[in-house]
Amino acid sequence: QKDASIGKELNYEIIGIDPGAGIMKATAEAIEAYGLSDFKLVEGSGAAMTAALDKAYKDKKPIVVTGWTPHWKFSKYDLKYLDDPKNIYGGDEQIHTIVRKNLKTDHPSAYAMLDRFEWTADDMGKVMLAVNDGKKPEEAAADWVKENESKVKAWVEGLDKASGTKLKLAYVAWDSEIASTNVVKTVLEQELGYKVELLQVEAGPMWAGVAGGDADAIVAAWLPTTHQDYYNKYKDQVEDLGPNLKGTKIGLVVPAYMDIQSIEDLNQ
Ligand code: PBE
Repeated sequence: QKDASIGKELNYEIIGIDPGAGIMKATAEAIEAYGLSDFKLVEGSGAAMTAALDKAYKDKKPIVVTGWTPHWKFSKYDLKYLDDPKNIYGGDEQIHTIVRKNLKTDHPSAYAMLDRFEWTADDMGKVMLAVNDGKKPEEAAADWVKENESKVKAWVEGLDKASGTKLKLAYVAWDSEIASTNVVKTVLEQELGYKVELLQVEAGPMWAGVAGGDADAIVAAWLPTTHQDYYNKYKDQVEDLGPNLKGTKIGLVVPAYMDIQSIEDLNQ
């Protein structure tokens, strides 16, 4: 029975991220649904999760992490999602842009740019990889903006310029959102003349912030599944500008060298 000790080898741990992340709630549900009550979901952060993955990978040790796409870890390591036959993690999703009520009347150019903002997983991946390679997020974002003139132009063409008007974007320190939020900040500042403050917070305060008007916008709403609870709680207090990136995914991720295929196999 080669898999008899999978749980034990893993120290009965699933390496999670910040407790407010939607993937943490989904993973708690998965632990229930797949009868993995021996396992503990370890709280931490996106950075702690990738550090644990890096360490295990170098030693070819088994590890299970909460994972999502787009993410640079899939270019750096050979990884696989565990099958989720009970569909706890949902299917393909999108990342939406959500703005506070009245942003349209208060800051029409910013609103229009945020409404137009849309890019691909490849675009986001380039920024994420540059940051992972040691670039500061603002530098990686500025480089991407420079290299993608025509895309950026479509987001800002014909819009009035602001002169130093202040805006606040809230985000969580997930690698994907560090990339997108910095690109949007760069475009609002360089192309439209706003002065943008980034508020790095947890997922709950991020949603509460845009709902309460403390933040003007977020580009970090994973829907319909991952942030469903937050969306349901705040949907009447915000304006949903629709997807800015399509085809995301969340789930449990392991190194390809691990001899398991499904979340069910963690039980063996
Ligand atoms: N994530 C990345 C987030 C959304 C973006 C999948 C870690 C979450 O689980 O809430």
